[in-house]
Amino acid sequence: MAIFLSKRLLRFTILVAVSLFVIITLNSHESSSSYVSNFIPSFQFSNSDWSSSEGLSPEEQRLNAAEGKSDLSLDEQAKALQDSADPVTDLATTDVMEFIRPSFENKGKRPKACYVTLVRNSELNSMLNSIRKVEQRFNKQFKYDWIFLNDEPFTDEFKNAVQAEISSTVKFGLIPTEHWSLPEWIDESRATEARFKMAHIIYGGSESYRHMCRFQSGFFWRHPLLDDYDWYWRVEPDINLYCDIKYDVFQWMQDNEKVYGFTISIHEYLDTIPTLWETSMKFFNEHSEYVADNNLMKFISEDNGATYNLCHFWSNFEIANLNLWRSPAYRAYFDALDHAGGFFYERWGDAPVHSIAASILLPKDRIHYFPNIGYHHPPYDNCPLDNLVYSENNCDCKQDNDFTFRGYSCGRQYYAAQGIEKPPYWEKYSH
Ligand SMILES: Nc1nc2c(ncn2[C@@H]2O[C@H](COP(=O)(O)OP(=O)(O)O)[C@@H](O)[C@H]2O)c(=O)[nH]1
Ligand SMILES: [Mg+2]
Repeated sequence: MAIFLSKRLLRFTILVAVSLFVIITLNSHESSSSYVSNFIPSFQFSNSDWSSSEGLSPEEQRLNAAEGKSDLSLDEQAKALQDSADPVTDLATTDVMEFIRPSFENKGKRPKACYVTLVRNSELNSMLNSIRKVEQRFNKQFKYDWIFLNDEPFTDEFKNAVQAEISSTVKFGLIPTEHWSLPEWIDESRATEARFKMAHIIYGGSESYRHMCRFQSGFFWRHPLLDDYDWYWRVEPDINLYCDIKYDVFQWMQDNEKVYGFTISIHEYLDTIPTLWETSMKFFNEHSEYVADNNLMKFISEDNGATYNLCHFWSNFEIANLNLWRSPAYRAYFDALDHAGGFFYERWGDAPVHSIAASILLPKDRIHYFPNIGYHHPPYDNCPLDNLVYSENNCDCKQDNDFTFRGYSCGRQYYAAQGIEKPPYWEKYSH
């Protein structure tokens, strides 16, 4: 009897244990999946949308029609687009550097890097100017892939002309509509009214400029053509490179474990971003787990975060690690900004968005200023002030035009925030 009872007791105990195990497993699965979903970008394509090339959705047909001659077939683009919806392996990683660090394991080897250019067909000639300079000063030696993105299909004229000037692999991609349109939570009439009211501000009346800024903030790095890379160099039409770049800048970034590199910094127009700072601070206060120790907050705020000093890295030039933007932290930050609506109700630029994120999410020694890269984007110059650098690299800019230490620049704030000495001759070039 005692044995019989204890057997029943044993069976009962096992049953309870198994039930408890099942309940706990289900619960933890549920909570982890809802946690994960917080970090999955507002990506519109479900896996099934892309599972085969038959029965193409309008979006797929659009991609297909436009990019028939692309280096990636539609299937490849579709698969990559599907993968790029969530290339994140560890969605719970709050430390951005943990997320980026695998890129540095490639140390000593050729980085997975590309140029990335968002451009319109109508900007062909301006684009060719930029390409010739990049080729002449850097790419003829280093031969990195070049990716062109557009919200409209590239014309054959554009593709042929560009390809003829580039000595390395060129890829053309079309931006999915979802990455270049008003998200469903945006009030269209409020957005229209904002454009009307801001018409007197630079690009204030433009809707396409707003799509561009939102795309550069939250989507270029999700394009499937970028999936093969860890590093990018953003190149715009009508830029100039004033000096030879005789070393591999991507390799330098990788081997020195840098994450974000810039040439020019500048103040933003306050009227374009009235609520960007408070929206950002609300996010980072609620998510202090993302805030890096020893970050570069001093570059963007001189009162410990109370107000924004408007400083930002001018994002028309960026040499950076894509995994910064792919990280759960940045995705969550972008998502919060996107839902706040300021890309459309104000005119938030991708430059302050990238800069605020990089300055807060990264330890400051991961951010790098390139004083030796002679660069021009209208109307400002970064011209090497060090005479040896200037002559050794055959620079053809005017040092007097260097913007770094001028009043409207943020070079001084940058040196102060990094705690590094300005070059001895800086004052000579500050007026
Ligand atoms: N495809 C496409 N590219 C755009 C559009 N608007 C701007 N861009 C690109 O986005 C980048 C920034 O635009 P730009 O006019 O140079 O702005 P700015 O540098 O702030 O004066 C450039 O590479 C442009 O070619 C657009 O409507 N479509
Ligand atoms: Mg530009």
